[in-house]
Amino acid sequence: MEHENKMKQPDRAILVGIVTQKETQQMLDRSMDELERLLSTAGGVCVARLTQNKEAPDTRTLIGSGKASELAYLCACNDVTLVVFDCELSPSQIRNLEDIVGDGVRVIDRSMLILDIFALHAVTGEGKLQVELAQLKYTAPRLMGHGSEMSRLGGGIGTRGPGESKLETDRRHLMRRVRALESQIEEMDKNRKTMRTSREKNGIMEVAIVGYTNAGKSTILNKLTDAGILAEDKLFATLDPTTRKYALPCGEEILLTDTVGFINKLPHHLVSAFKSTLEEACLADILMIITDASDPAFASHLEVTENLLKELGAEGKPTLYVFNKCDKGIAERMSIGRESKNDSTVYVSALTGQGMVQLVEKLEAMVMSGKKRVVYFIPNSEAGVLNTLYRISTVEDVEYGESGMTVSALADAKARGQLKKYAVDGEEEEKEDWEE
Ligand SMILES: Nc1nc2c(ncn2[C@@H]2O[C@H](COP(=O)(O)OP(=O)(O)OP(=O)(O)O)[C@@H](O)[C@H]2O)c(=O)[nH]1
Ligand SMILES: [Mg+2]
Repeated sequence: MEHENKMKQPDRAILVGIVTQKETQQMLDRSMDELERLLSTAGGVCVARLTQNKEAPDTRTLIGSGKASELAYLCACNDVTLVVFDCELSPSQIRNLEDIVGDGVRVIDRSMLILDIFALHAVTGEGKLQVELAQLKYTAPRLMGHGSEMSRLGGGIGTRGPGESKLETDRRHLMRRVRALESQIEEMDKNRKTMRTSREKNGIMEVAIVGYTNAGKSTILNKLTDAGILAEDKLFATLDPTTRKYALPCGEEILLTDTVGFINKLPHHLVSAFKSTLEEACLADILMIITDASDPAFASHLEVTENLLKELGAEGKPTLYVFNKCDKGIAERMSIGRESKNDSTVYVSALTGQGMVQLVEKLEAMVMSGKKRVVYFIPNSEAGVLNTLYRISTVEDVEYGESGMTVSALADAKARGQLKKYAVDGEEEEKEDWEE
């Protein structure tokens, strides 16, 4: 009974961070602010922060032993139930720290906290499986070998598993479960690929909305398409990609996909677990990178986003840089030479609608610049090709002649490649142009 009551109380937490050679105090402060937001998204409250300048982290406890005693004292005086480290902890560091802070206080790291939020927010079957797999690979080894192991299950932040199945920390079951999850996810991956192939045949342009968590990605998609996606002032409100059809003012239809947000120090296991979901971004024709321009840390958010895109192999696509939340003020204008042939920048507020017309205009320009007007001649003996043309390009005009049809169509690079042999003229030169 007492245990149940305890579960309903929000976790009272102390956040711990260290300034290392690689980080400045300001970088740590921002990271700790973000950690506090992650904590409140997970339902905890911060009662204190503890930081230390430590060039060489202690192998046993990360922070020095004096600091660790201070931490234990703070925990005891403030009814603390949780300690969250901003950087990664090894399983043995967690064990040693838990011994020092004493009974009833759990020690977790940033990645475990993020995974906990993911566990709470995963909606679809695939999302849940991906989170569980990441938890088995990252969190479970960190909870193993604790005397109080079982009591940690379902006991607050850092211990929650997705869906029905509680996080399993028994070694024997662990490997079996990991294998089962991997094969289930692989199966879902196959289905996704099949769906993709049929989508590709449509020749419809795909735009992925990506960016740092809480930048306003879902709000922008909702604004454009009435998608009705949950948009909240929480980190990682969206975990499952949502795709909506959207008609540009010129009538051309495109697909817009909302994706999971990025964050600094995203656990590697999470990146690989969500790879198939994140692949949506890699497979898109155009990227829309959303950044919260009112956030003082927005430049680093953009950097994190671009680095992750690079890691996923999605760099170098035509990109529309959308600086959002301008109603709250712009921390700093960015022109960083991003206005190139393929890229574009726009300042908007998805909340007030300011700049949204320009956003659509720029998006349309990017979509249409990928398409070119081509004249095709289709001999009567191959009349079926006209159907293909209708499917993969925008047919503007068809003239019926004696030996065949002359068709004028707007086609993207993919379609142009596919139908090259029917192109009347100019297509070769144009193609070279495009490849330059
Ligand atoms: N003031 C202001 N708030 C905004 C604007 N756009 C979005 N927001 C708010 O910012 C919060 C986050 O918006 P979301 O659309 O959920 O952000 P997201 O990028 O989808 O976030 P995740 O799914 O968590 O990665 C919500 O509370 C929105 O109402 C804007 O232009 N101005
Ligand atoms: Mg979202």
